[in-house]
Amino acid sequence: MVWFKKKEEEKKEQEAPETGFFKRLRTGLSKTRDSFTGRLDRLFLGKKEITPELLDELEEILFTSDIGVTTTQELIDSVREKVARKELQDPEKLKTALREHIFSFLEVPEQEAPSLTPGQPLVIMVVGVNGVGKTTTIAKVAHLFKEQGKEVMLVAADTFRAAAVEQLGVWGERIGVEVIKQKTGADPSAVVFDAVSAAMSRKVDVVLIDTAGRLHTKRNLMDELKKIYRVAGKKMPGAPHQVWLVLDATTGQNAISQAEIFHKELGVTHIILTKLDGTAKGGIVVGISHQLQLPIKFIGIGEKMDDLRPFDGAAFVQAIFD
Ligand SMILES: Nc1nc2c(ncn2[C@@H]2O[C@H](COP(=O)(O)OP(=O)(O)OP(=O)(O)O)[C@@H](O)[C@H]2O)c(=O)[nH]1
Ligand SMILES: [Mg+2]
Repeated sequence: MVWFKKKEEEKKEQEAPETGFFKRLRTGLSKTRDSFTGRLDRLFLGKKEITPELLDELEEILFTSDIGVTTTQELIDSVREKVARKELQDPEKLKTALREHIFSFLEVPEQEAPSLTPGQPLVIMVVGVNGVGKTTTIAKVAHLFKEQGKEVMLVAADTFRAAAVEQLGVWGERIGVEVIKQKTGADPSAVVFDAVSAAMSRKVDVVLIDTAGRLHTKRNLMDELKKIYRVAGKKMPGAPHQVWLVLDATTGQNAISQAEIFHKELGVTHIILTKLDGTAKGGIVVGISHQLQLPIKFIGIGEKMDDLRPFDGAAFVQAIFD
């Protein structure tokens, strides 16, 4: 018996990190769950049939849930069609159908990865408007890669905002990864050019480029980001291999319009959604995936180094609905 108990305890310990994370995801998304699933549950409570009034109210809940107009319209159309065809007959089934449909919106395939020359670094450029969490995300990702045994290099290409270079430097020291930097005001493309050369000769595995979120004008910002992109490719054909766009979940619909602009200008490959902890606007995840057809790579659920997780659509739906 003692032996059996010990095995059980061991098993629990092994499972603990996973359950711990799911619990944190659920807690982080509690406001989203309350505002979305909570309203759905109240709507469906005690109802035995799907009436036109119920569908109208459902429509209103979805339209005010930050999922986004286009995605909501598609959801509603599909629900109404299924009800008309008598495929959905009671509110409980309707909830399951919604859940399945929302999950399908979250399944966006990764684009084909450009081929990497063996022994050369993967260069990732991280972009987004000011304050969304680019620098913090880079630190979190660097920490994650380092834990996986990868050699990481950070590049301080936000030379515009005072203290941005130091901020990345502090993170680099904390995590124990090298930061390539010059003074505030230096040409960010020159910093990137030097960094990519250094990374190639030092056999670094991953290069993460931190960029500015604000310049004198939006046009300046896009032009500068494009220049950084070109210069990285000049030093190393194919680089940057990925462009990660960081979006702040608390900005709701605004995040979608930002994504459209960045995608048009730079060709974004992955989305990182930060600040999902404590926002009621988590529904934006669904709209972003579906409308932009870009995979969400990571989600940020706090300010600390390990408050970042690879995005998992199934876990997200579970955290919102169950
Ligand atoms: N709650 C929460 N806060 C976050 C998260 N990610 C980043 N932050 C906070 O958001 C603030 C801005 O983060 P930064 O990483 O400096 O943002 P940035 O995009 O680099 O900003 P600029 O360099 O000014 O363009 C900081 O206070 C971070 O701690 C997250 O997932 N959750
Ligand atoms: Mg920054």
